[in-house]
Amino acid sequence: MKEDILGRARVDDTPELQEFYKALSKFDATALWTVANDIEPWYPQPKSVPTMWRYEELRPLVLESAHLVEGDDAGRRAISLINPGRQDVTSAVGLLFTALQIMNPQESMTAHRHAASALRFVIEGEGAWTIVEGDRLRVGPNDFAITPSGTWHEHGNAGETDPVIWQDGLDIPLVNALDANFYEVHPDVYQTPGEVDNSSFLEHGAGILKPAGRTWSKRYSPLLAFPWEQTYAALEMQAKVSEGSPHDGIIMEYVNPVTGGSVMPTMGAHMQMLRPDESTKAHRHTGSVVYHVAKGKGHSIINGQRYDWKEHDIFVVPSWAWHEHANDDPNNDACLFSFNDFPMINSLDLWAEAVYTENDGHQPVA
Ligand code: GTQ
Ligand code: FE2
Repeated sequence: MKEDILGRARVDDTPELQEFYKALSKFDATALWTVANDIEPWYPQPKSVPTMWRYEELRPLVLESAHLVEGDDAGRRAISLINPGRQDVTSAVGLLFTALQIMNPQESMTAHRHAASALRFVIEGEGAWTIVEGDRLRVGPNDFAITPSGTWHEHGNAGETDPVIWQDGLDIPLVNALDANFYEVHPDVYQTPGEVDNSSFLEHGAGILKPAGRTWSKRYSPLLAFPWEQTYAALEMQAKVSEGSPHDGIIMEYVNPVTGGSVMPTMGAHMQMLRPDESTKAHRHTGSVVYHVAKGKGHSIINGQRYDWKEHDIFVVPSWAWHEHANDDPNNDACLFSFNDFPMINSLDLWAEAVYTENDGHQPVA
């Protein structure tokens, strides 16, 4: 892409140069100026596009999958949400993967581990459990749980009647982009869980106190499950003392209680509350975000396009896309769960942010 600007690549094609480029390609080489303007964009040019997946459209198909394939044949019975611009890497946005996973009553999946990190946000069903490194976590609707890189995990549904559906979030496209993924099936196919369920929560979930004299040197949070009850209470408490962010309302991050930092080194997660009728101001930043509507109804405007959402809809905001959120209910709050790649962006010093103003030339808001 030629740009006629001093400081950018602006070489005109000639028959002589065409011959030269052909000669280079024979030796697996190319002239930088033929690609420079593409590989050094003025600002981020995500291939991912803003996309929303409606739960009412996907749920019947997710339910159908539960009858079409056995868990043991599928490994995990999950329906991946694919960004139209990133079919090449099975991503929902940027280098983040997401899927809707379903487990039938009394079903359990086999234990495995991988270099990719994972997280779960529970949508429906009361009997969900996941064993992470021997800790059996019991999780219900709107609970959040993590499966850090390299940890053994397997899931199941202890319920008698209803399926469990939850949203998976993984950094699979990232780890594959770095050519660093590994996968193993557990040598015993299933883990033997410890005697006490939810032990990571019992040990580290108090929030205002932490076990004294205990050391933890891993990069991920020793707290593996984050119940909705405490999460929602934290938002309500925060709303009493804070106006919140002009771009996000009352927003709180799920944290590693040892460091106060993100739950895993590659992915972070938030829960935010938009108060009745609240609408936020547009901004944009580097980093990709996958949203799940945990509660209520409203809309978001992403790069000028409006997306109306309600409970369990999922939508994505690509890096550097303008976005703003609104709660359309005058009487009830709305809550958005989200996960992101911010820990990577931040640890590599790649965070950039801009607040929308009317005279910004790039993207008018509809
Ligand atoms: O539940 O362990 O959606 O390994 C993709 C990869 C879920 C899982 C996914 C996985 C899992
Ligand atoms: Fe897995």
